[in-house]
Amino acid sequence: MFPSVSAPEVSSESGHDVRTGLDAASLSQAVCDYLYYFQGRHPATASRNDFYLATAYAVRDRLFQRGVQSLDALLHRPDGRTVAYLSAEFLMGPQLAANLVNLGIHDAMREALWRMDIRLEDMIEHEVEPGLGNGGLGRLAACYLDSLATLEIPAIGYGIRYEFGIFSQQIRDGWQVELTDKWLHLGYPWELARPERAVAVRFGGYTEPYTDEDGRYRVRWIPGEIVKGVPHDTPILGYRVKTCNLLRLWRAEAVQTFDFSAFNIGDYARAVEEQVTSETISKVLYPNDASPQGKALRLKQQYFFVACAIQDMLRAHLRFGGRPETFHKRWAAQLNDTHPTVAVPELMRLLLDDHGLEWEEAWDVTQKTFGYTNHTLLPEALETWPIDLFGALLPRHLEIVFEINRRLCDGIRRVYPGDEDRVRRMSLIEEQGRRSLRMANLACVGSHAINGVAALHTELLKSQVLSDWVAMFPERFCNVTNGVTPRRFVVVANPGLSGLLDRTTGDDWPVHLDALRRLEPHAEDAEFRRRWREVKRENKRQLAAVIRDRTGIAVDPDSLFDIQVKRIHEYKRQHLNVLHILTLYRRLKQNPDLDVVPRTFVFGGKAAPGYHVAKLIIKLITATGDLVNDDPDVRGRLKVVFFPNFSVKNGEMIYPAADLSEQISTAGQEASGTGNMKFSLNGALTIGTLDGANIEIRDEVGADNFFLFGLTADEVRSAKAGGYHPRGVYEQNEELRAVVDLIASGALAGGDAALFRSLVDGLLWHDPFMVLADYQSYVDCQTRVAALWRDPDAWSRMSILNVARMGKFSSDRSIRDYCERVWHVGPLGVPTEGAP
Ligand code: 6GP
Repeated sequence: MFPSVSAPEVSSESGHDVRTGLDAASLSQAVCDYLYYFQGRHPATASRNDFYLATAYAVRDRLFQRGVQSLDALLHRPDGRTVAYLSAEFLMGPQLAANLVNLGIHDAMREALWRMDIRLEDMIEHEVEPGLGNGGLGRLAACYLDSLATLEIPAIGYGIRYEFGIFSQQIRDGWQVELTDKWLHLGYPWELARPERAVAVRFGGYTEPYTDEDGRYRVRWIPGEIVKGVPHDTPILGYRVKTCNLLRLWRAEAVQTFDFSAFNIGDYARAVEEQVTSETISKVLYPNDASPQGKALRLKQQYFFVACAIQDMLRAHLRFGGRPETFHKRWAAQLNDTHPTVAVPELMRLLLDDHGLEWEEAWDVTQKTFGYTNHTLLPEALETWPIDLFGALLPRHLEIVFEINRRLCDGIRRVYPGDEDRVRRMSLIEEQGRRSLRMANLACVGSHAINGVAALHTELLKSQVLSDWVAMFPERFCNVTNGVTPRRFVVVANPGLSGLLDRTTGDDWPVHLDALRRLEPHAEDAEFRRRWREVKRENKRQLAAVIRDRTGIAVDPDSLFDIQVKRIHEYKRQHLNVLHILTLYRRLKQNPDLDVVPRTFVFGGKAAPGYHVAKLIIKLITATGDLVNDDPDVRGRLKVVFFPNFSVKNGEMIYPAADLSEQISTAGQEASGTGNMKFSLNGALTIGTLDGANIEIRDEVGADNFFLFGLTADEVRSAKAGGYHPRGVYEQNEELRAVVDLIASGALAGGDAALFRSLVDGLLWHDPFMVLADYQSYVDCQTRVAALWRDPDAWSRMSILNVARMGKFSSDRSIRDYCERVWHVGPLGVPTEGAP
């Protein structure tokens, strides 16, 4: 055990401890000290980056101080369970402002910096965020870390410290251009490298059987390659609590970075070759959202971080007196989609080969350890690995997978004698074509709990993709609807609204989001509605200034801000939004005096670099802007903006300024969505389909306070089954026809009729996402939106009720659900009922 005697005390707000004090004087001294003694700078000549780093270090001290004490508290409860959140992506967003808020020292730091003539806002603006994720899945992981710490649940996030995160997006000539992300280039002050805790990860080679001293049959793995994993820790402090957890990201390094024998004979390139190949593993994030590409390097990344994580967990468990067979009593590990699923055979391997457990016992520990969360129904997202590739990289794991599969198939045959078709469907191995390993099936068999991320998604998972698994293991399935952290997405992002909420409902809403219900009566108060609008108007003014700065487009803060920000995907239907814009445009061209509500359409989001249609949709959006923005007939009533490089940081500016949130995916396609929650929490009204969490948001805020349109998931299915003919829809709808023809004509492409041809043909002849089928319903719904906008009091009333009723969508509620339904763990890791 650790001696806890020498741990420094966390000072109180009134504390005078300069090292870690929270008052302005201590903070300003701490920043100065960092400048002088750590960075070797004089305040008079220090750059903005110097000040930013010094500020961050001063904050980090206060985080790690709490981190060390949290660990100490945990070590004194050796029977507690810790959550390990295994995720290939963590989209953390900027750290400074969020940490200041969680520490409760935002104002003190502002004052501290002000004494040195530095503006806190400039420091916050200066920060470069680590974009170590693609979108929803990675950002959800970050919200969950925030909630775990806030709820004082011991947890550690395990992932990869990509040297290059998601590309940064520029728009040139209306097209997306990808630039290399450089989040590390000025130094990343929030993490601590821990080279002394590095672990070895093996790849390739072969296995051989042997007999141990007790005469037992055993297998050993002789690897062909060994790589070192070096942990980098970022402290994750909860909101106004002392619990500080960790995000532990692994960087790959060569075991032996320099080959002197090669160097001595003058082959410099070969001397560093091993280093280069090893480091490639954590070099770059794959920029694909929900569609794997089956590359060997990706499998290497997955095994690399999982192997590091499980070794780290096992080491901690054994060091503090645990035995291998009680691993699950110490750790609850969550698989964030299938990306970390190789953890299942990895834990089996360690328990069997290194610790000598029998199969049944090892399997029991493994199943009790893991839970699996599925994040998408898209068929192309179901990960599979060719068996030859998997076996070449992980020969021992493949053997274990085959044995898991043998036992699984035997089990199926016992329950369903003669049902070979079912065995084929549930097998871990796909035998058709190139034999491959189905990671979702491996995750299902290796976990005691399986969940989807919104009610509809879990239902569809159960009735479609995983129905065989439900039939055999019904008790494993549950739903946990996603949530978002109100600390980052309201307190940090929207100080105007936060202040108003504090004054109106009291200041406990950031941790008890249901308390926002207290707002409801104020929806009837005209003066309150006026103040509500003032807050929104100021946020819109600020966004308008940024839009002007980044795109050169002037937008009117008094227009309706109609916003769709998320990854660009056909199923998310940014092009349906464009069809509506062009519909309004045509109406105005035909009648420039038409009374159209002035709107600013804002789009943002990245397209996977290899996803051509998505990139074409970006071009369609920017081309629509070019057509509409300066047309004198429109007279400023329609503006279309593509906000470049959507990120967490940009999102924090955009959500608070939205009037209307576009959540218009084809029903049955969006597993949950979390942007929908961020918008609504910031007072935007939603126009959306009955998809993902939209359904639950509508249930909470009330059908009257939600703009619903479109086919339901069932209707989409039957329309497709009945033979859907988009061309027929087009022919029968005059306005739709005119708009589609406008795109096809080349009028948006300087006369080049070929540019959008593939997009138009796709819609007319296939339209898998039912864009044309939902067009009329969408346009009609937008007409209702416009009508409501003309009545500002009615609009504000709805906006207030939306915020008041969003309590369910705090990630705190999601985490409580996971604790109860999946992890069986309470605050400080105390096991709850049902714990293994
Ligand atoms: C996303 C889903 O598309 C989104 O609907 C959901 O809100 C989010 O996960 C968080 O649950 N899925 C992914 O980003 C993904 O990569 C494999 O799925």
